[in-house]
Amino acid sequence: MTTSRDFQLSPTQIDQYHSDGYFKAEGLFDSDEVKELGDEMNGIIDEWWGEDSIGWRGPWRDHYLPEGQQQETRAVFLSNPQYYSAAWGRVLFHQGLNDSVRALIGSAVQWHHSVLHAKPPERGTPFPMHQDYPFYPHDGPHFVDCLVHLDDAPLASGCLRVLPGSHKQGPLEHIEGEHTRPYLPPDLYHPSITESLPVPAKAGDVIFFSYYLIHWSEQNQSDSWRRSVRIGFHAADMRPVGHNPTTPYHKFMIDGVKKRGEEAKLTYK
Ligand SMILES: O=C(O)CCC(=O)C(=O)O
Repeated sequence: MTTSRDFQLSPTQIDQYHSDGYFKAEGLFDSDEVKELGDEMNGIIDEWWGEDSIGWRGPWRDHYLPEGQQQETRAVFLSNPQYYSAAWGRVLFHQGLNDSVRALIGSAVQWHHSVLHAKPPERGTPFPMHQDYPFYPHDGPHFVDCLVHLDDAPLASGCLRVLPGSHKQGPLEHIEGEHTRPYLPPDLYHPSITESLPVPAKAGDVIFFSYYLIHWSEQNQSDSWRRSVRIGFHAADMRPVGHNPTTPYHKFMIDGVKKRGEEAKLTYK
C-alpha cells in the first residue's frame, strides 16, 4: 500500500510544475494526518486567534466585491502554527512533502514560512489576482508554495484559481503601499478580463505553485469552512532581495546541506 510517507511525484507532475507553474498532488496527507492537523489547528485558533478580520485590506476590494459588501468578508490568517503545535512542526519535515519539494527545486531546501488562510462559511474573504513574489521577494526562481488543504475546497468554497504558465513572466509590477497588500492592477488583471482555471481540492491534497504564478480566489459561499495552510520553501542558495550578503540568513533546512555564500564565517566571541 502507498502511504503519504512514501508519496512520489510522477514525471508528469514535475513537468506540469515547470510548464504550468503549479500542480495538485492528491492525498499527499492521509486522513489521520489531516484529522490531527485539522484538530490542532482548530485548537490554535480557539486559543490564540482574537481578531475579527475581513482579510487583506486595500482598494482591490472595490473591484472584486459587490457594492456595500466590500468590508463584509471574514478571514482567519495565522502565521507559524509550528509555534503552537508540535504536529505542525513535524509537517515541515513531512516525508512526502519534502520529497516533492526536492523534486521541484533541488536537493538543498530551506523552509521559509507557514501560514493558515481560513475562509469562514458564506462570506470567507476572496483574494485578488497576485503573485506571491512581492510578499517575499528572493533572488531566484526556485521558490515553491505548497497549499496544504485541511478541508475539501470545492468551487463554491472559493478554491484556488490559477493562470497556467503565468510564472514564466517572472516578477510583475503590483500595486503596493501602506494602504494595501500587493495586488495586480485590475485594469490589466481581473477575473472579468483574465481567464483563470479553478483548482478544486480535497482535504489532504497539496497544490504546489511557483511564487511567480498569478493566482486568486473567490469568496467562500459554501456553508463550510475552507482552511488551508501555505508552506513556502526555496533553494538554500537563494536570499531575500536586499539582504546583506555577508550576514547569515538562517531558517530551518528541511533537506540537504546549506553552502556558505559571501557570509562571514561563524565565530564564538
Ligand atoms: O487559498 C486561497 O484562496 C488563496 C491563497 C493565496 O492567494 C496565497 O496563498 O497567496
